[in-house]
Amino acid sequence: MSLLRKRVEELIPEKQEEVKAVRAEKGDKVLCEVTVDQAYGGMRGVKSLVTETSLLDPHEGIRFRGLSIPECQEQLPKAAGGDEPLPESLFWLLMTGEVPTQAEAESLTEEWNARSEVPEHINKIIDSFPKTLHPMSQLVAAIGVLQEGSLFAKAYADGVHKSKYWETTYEDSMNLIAKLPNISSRIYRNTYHNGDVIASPGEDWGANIAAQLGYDSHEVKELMRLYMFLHSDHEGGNASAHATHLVGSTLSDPYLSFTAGVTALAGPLHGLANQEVLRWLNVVIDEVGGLPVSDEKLTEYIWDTLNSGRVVPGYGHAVLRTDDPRYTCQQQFALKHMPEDPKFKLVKQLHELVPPILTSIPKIKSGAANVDAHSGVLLTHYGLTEDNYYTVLFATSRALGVLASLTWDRALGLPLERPKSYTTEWIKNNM
Ligand code: CMX
Repeated sequence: MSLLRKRVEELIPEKQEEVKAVRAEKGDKVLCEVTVDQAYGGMRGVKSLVTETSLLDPHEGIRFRGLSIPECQEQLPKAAGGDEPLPESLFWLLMTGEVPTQAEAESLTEEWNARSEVPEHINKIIDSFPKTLHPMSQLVAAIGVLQEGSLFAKAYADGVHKSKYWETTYEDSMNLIAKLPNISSRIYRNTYHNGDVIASPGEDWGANIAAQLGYDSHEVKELMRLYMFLHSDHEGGNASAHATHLVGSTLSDPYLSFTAGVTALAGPLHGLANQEVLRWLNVVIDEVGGLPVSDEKLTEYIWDTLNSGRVVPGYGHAVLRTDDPRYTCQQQFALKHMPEDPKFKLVKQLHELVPPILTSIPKIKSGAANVDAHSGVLLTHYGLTEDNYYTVLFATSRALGVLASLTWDRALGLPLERPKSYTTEWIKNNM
């Protein structure tokens, strides 16, 4: 049995007891009241989910199992010669709540490489997708096809006992995560490089993704490790995590549950915003006649966007009320590796100009930069300019968080999710 599975298996009974005790002691405590406005308003601030892997503070940002982004950067094992945490380390942390040793992190690298092969008939199906199909649709379809190998679906059909659901959920999650670099890079190479697919070099997960996209440099491997670490998890209420959890709660298998998360991520108010940001920057550059651009012209363009009833992508958040530390962390990477990049300078300039404009509009709760304001410019710097591919990278990373959570959902026996809804008629007559 692999090191991680052994550790998870040891932790499950402890955690089950802990949850039982918490529910016995605090089960009737009130987390929050829900107003009619919240029911109409996308459930902002409704405290009604339990997610073990991470917690988001509106001012401080995300903590993965209690560790902030800088703490993770300091404590999590890294690749030889690298400064960024290995995504493998982060996954271990998300699954166990413990910082892995270097050997434990590397055991995951080995295991994911061993599980990474995609059956040839599935590769052929992916190769048959038209290049005009959005890469996110290709990803959803590819994972849907991979589902034929679901061990959870097979175990359920064979009548497995519910106490063992987590085991095949874990195995499916590991297999899916292991295969994602092959799948995601195949979609990229098919769509933009005439199907010239690059075989995995068998390095760590982030380095494999970089290499299979076509980038062999140390810097891009570091960027991919950072990118995969940063986008992995953002507690349970965001649309991709919530969708995966909701669909998973029906005992849909991990492949199908994750496709729900991927389709949620494909919306422009969520993960597709990284594509939208790059497009928006490119339109700005075109319309103002190139870089550098004056603050006055940029301010005018921001107002034009707002006045035409569109959002400024990369800014605002449903929970965060200050700059997203995932933005800040990407900014630090840019300052270290590409401080003179003109688009990076534009991102910095926007970071000065957009927040005061957005916060001058009373209805907007936060004008701060979110994770998507930065990522596209980092990718573009290294030549990955195909913006409609960016959200596939976000989704590849998001698998780490939502599948770790799904495994714990099953280990803790969380039930079918089914909140109550009302009609406007009912509210008028009864409130
Ligand atoms: N530009 C223009 N208007 C914005 C805005 C922005 N960046 N952010 C919020 N608003 C508007 C909302 O559209 C909403 O308007 P209406 O009442 O007319 O519908 C109003 O301000 C209130 O919104 P809010 O309570 O401040 O924010 P929400 O929780 O409703 O929305 C988010 C959060 C992220 C969808 C929103 O800030 C947004 O659309 N931002 C731009 C898109 C984006 O960057 N999304 C990525 C988020 C990170 C991620 O999930 O990847």
